Amino acid sequence: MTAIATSSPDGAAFVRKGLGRKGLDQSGRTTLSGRSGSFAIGLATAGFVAAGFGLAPGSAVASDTLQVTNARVPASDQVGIDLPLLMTIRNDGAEADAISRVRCPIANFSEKHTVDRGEGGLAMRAVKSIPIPENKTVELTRDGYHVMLLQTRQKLVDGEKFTCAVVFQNAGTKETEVLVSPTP
Ligand SMILES: [Cu+2]
Repeated sequence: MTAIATSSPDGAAFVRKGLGRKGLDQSGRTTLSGRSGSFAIGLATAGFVAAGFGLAPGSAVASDTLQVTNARVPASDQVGIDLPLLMTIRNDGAEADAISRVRCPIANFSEKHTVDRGEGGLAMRAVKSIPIPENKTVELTRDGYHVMLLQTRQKLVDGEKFTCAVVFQNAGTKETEVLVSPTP
C-alpha cells in the first residue's frame, strides 16, 4: 500500500516507515478509509495517508482509564524541522502503561524523548517508550519526557488543529486533537 508514497520527495522514508509499522499495531489494525476528512489541516500528499496515518476506526481496545488532554505543538513558519509535542496523560487505571508510538499528519516521523542533565547541560535522548505509571498524571514537557515530531511537513499557525494517534502499550490507540499554540 505504500506504493503511492513514491510520489512524495520523502517517498523512500515513508516506505520504510510504512513497512516498519507492520506488526506494531496489533491494537490499532489500520484501515485507510475516510480518515483524512477529519484533519483540520489538509494532508500534504496521498502518500502520507498510505504510509503512516491510517487509524483504526474502532480503536476498540482503547480503554477509558487513559485520558490524553491539552496536546499542543508550537507554531512554526518553517517546514522540515523538529518540534516538541506536549500533552497531559491521566492514567486512572491500576496498571502502568506507556506511550509506544505517536503518529501525526504534520510530521514525517516521531520519536519519544527524555532529557538528560549532564555536565554539558541538557541533552535530549530517544527512548523506546514513555512510562505512564498507574494512578498518575504525566505532563510531557520540553525538559522531560516528550514526543518529538521530526521533519514537519507544513507550516503551523497558532490556533490550527490536527489529529494525532497516540499508541499506548496496553490501552491501545487514542486519537487526540492537537492545538498549535505557544508551549512553555
Ligand atoms: Cu525532543
